[in-house]
This record gives sequence, structure tokens and C-alpha cells, in this order.
Amino acid sequence: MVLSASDKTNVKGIFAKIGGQADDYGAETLARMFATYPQTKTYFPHFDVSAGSAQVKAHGKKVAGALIEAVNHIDDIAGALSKLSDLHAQKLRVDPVNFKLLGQCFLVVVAIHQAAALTPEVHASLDKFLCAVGNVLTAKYR
Ligand code: HEG
Repeated sequence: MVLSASDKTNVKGIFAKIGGQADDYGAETLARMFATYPQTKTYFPHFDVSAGSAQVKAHGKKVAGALIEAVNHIDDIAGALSKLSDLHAQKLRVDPVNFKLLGQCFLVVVAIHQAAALTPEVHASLDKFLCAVGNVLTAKYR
């Protein structure tokens, strides 16, 4: 999954528009993932997974923060998310299919809130970026 120069520009541009709303987008992404793909809830037995819960908000903020970290180091996503990659590989062991589901939900949230900015080109670049992040977080699974 190689991001082209224009993919990187598109991803940075859409995240610049998202700005301070990223935490809210993260929480909305999780709420949609839990509602639409209930099997994803099995990884969060210790959470109140209802939309708007304190845990969904707090975790949405963490996921958004990791995505922003990846955007800020878009030429070295593996390096930027190295610790998170260790955590997902050694402790969480989330089945990789679930990263696609989370990515789809994030795209839906961006489509709702940034409809004008999410041109087909930006959509494609954001999809590639989310795949790249998912690949990094599952790269150390053995
Ligand atoms: Mg993961 C923890 C980011 C997909 C299940 N996830 C975390 C944390 C971050 C993060 C930043 C906190 C790490 C820490 O406490 O040090 N997750 C993250 C990203 C993505 C992702 C950026 C994909 C883009 N996670 C993901 C998916 C699932 C999942 C698809 C399961 C469906 N994550 C998961 C669980 C935890 C984290 C169960 C621990 C939650 C907790 O107990 O607080």
C-alpha cells in the first residue's frame, strides 16, 4: 500500500479540515462500528459500548490521536505507530478484518461531516491511508 504524493496531500488536507473535531469523529466511528458490526464488541467486554458513553468518547479520542500521529508522520507510519503495533500484535490480537470495518465507519463519518471535501480522489486517498494504518497495526502478528 504505497501512498502517492497526491494521496499524502489529500490526506493531510482532509485532516486539516477535520481539525479539532477528530475526537468526536473517533467516538462516532466506534459507535457506528459497534452498532453496524456487533461482532467488534467482543474486543470490548469491559466497555459500555453505547453511543456517547464516556468509554466510547475516551477511546474515540485515542484512536483519533493515533490517526493524527500517522498523518503527521505519513512517510513513516510504521515508525510512528510502532508501540501501538506491538500492543495490537502481542496483547489485543484483533482480527485484521476488523480494521477494514473501522476504516469504513470512519469514511462514513467523514462523508457525513465533510461531504464537500470528500471528493472521489480524497475518498480513495483516505481509504488507502486507513488501509496503510491497519496494515501497520497488524504487521507484527505471528
Ligand atoms: Mg485499537 C487500544 C488505536 C483499531 C481494539 N487502539 C487502542 C489504543 C489506540 C488504538 C491508540 C490505546 C492504546 C493504549 O492504551 O496505549 N485501534 C487504533 C487505531 C485503529 C484501531 C488507530 C485503526 C485505525 N482497535 C482497532 C480495532 C479494534 C481495536 C479494529 C477491534 C475491533 N484497541 C482495541 C482494544 C483496545 C485498543 C480492545 C484496548 C482498549 C482498552 O482496554 O482501553
